Amino acid sequence: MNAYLTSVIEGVRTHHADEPEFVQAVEEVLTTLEPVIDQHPEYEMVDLLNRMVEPERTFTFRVCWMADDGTWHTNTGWRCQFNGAIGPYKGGLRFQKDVNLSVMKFLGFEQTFKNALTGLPIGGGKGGADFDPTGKSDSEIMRFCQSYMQALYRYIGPDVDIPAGDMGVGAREIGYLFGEYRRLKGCFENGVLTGKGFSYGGSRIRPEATGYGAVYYLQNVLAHEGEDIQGKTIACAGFGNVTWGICKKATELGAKVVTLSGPDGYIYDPDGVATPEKVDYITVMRASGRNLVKDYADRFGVEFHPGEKPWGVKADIMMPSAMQNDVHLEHAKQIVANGVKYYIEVANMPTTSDALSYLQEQPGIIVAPCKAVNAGGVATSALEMAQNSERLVWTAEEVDQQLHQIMNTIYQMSVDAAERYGLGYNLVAGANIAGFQRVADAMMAQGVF
Ligand code: 2IT
Repeated sequence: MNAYLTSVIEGVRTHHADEPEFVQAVEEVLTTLEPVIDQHPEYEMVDLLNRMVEPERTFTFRVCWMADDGTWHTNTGWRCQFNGAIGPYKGGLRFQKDVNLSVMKFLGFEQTFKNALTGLPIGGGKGGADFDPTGKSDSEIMRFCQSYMQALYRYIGPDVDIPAGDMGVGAREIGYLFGEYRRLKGCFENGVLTGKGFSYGGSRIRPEATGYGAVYYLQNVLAHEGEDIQGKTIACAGFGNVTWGICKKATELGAKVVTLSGPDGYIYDPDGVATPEKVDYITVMRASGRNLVKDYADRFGVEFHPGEKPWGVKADIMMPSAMQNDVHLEHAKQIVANGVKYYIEVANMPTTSDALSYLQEQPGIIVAPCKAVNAGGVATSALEMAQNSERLVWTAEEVDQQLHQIMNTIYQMSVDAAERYGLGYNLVAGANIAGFQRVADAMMAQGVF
C-alpha cells in the first residue's frame, strides 16, 4: 500500500479511535484511492489527504425545548462543515436519539464525495441532533426545530451552508426550521434550506428524488448486464422517504419492492408495495410518528418478522435503504447464498466493513456504492437551489429529466474512473475516485489552508 495513504489511514485510526463510523468511512474511501495517489505524488507535498479528512469546521450547540407537559429538555446539536472547495456546504440534518459527532463526521465526509460526484457546485456538510422524534407531538417538533434554528442560523446561509433533511427531518421539520430562519433574519434568502414544501420554494420531485435516482442508477447497472428492471423483485429497508421513492418508481417500471423494515422488524409482501394505496400508506406510517413497520402488516395482512432484518429473503435485488451498518457479515453470506446478483447500497454506509469486503470478493454479485446511488437526492436539492436563486419554478418533468441525466452521468463517470486506473468494472472504487478527483483538483487550485 502507498506509504502516504497508509500513514493517513493509520493517523485517522489512532486519533479518532472514539469515532468508529468516521474511521470506517475514511478507510473505505481512502483504500480505493491507491492508484490515484500513486500517480499524484504532488498530493503528499501539500498533505492533501490529511486536509481532506479534517472537517473545515464543526459547530456543537445546546438545544433546549419545552415538552407539551411543560417540562424542559436539553439536546445536543451539530453542524459539520466538512469541505467547501467546490461550493457552499450542502447536506442534511439528522434528528435521531443515538447520533453523535462520529456519525456527523462520517456523513459529512461521505457527503463531500457524493456532492462532488453530482457534478454540481456543492461542498459537503452534515448536521443534526440527538433528539428522538418518535412519539413527539407536532407542537413539540415545532418548538424543537425553532430552538435548533436559533442556535444554527448564524452559521448557515445561501452562499455559506444549505441544510436539508435526513432521517427524522422531513418536509414538516424543514418548514419549521425555515420559518424560524426567516423570522430571525427578516428575509427569504433564497430559501436557505432545501426540501422545502412546494408552496414556498421547494422543488418538484425532491421528495421522490433519492429513491427515483437510486432506481435510475440501478437501471444502468442492469443494462450493463443486459437485463431489464421489468419483473424484478427488490428487498428494501426502512420506510422513509427514500424507500417510498423507490417503491413508486419501481412500481412504475414494473418491478416489485417486497420488503420494508423498521426498528421493530420487517414485513414481506410478495405482491409488492406496489399499489397507490400501499405506497401512500408508507407516508401514513411516517406521519403517525410511531416508527413501527408492523402497522403495514396489520393493515394489508402480510407477514411480519419481529426483530429481524429482510436480508435473508429471496429477491433479485437488495437495496439497503434504511441506515448505516444495517447489513452485517452473516446477512452478506445469506445474500450470496441466495444467489442475489445485485447489491445496490442506498442508505449512507449501510454495509459493515467486513460485509462489504466479503460482497466485493464474490464474483457473482455486483456491488453499487451508496454515495453514487443516493446522490440524486442532494443533486435535486442543488436543482432546488438553482430554481430559488433564479426565482423560477421548473415542472416535475423538467426536474425529473435532469435528475435522470445526472444519475446516468454519475454511473458513467464511476465506470470510466475505475477503467482509467485499471480497476475494471468497479463501481465502488470508481465513485470514490471520480468524487475525490474533483475535490482534489479544486483544493489544489485554491492553495493550502
Ligand atoms: O444524505 C443525503 O444526501 C441527504 N440527506 C440529502 C442532502 C441534501 O442536501 O439534500
